[in-house]
Amino acid sequence: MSPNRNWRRAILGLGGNLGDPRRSMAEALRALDARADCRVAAVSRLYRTPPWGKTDQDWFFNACAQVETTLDAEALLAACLGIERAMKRVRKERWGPRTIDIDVLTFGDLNMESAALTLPHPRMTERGFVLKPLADFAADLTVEGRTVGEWLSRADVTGIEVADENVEWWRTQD
Ligand code: PH2
Ligand code: MG
Ligand code: MG
Repeated sequence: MSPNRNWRRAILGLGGNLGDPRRSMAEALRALDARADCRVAAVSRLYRTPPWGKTDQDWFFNACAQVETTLDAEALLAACLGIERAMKRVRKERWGPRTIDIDVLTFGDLNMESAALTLPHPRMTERGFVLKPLADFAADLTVEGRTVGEWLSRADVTGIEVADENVEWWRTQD
């Protein structure tokens, strides 16, 4: 890996509520970290969160991660979607439901809108399950004119709880 390559900072949101999402999220982060063009620089604590939007489903596990990468935003998204595809299916079921969602939330201070990707993620500033983990390592990051901490203070965080205090949870999960 060339030291002169341009490393950029991206933030990912991870979540899941089917199968073993905690394990899938840990594997996903380790898979990204293992790539020569990505390194996982910070990970939040692991959270349990009530379902947002469609509420008649199981609670989620959620976390956020900061990644340094030489990929561009769309290539990073493609890498995340590739990992999702690899983990999405519960093996027992032919059409098994997905166990993991990996969203690119921010990519440096890039503002973009394409068919594949809108940055910053359009709903990240209103979702407690994104903001609460994100504030673990990026409370001062400015997104859409306010810091993550400010957005968090306006967000509904009812029911959100820490499932693992150890920010190394993703390395040790088997
Ligand atoms: N993801 C969704 C919809 N609702 N709710 C929680 N708590 N966590 C999520 O990750 C989540 C959700 C669609 O991506
Ligand atoms: Mg999502
Ligand atoms: Mg997604």
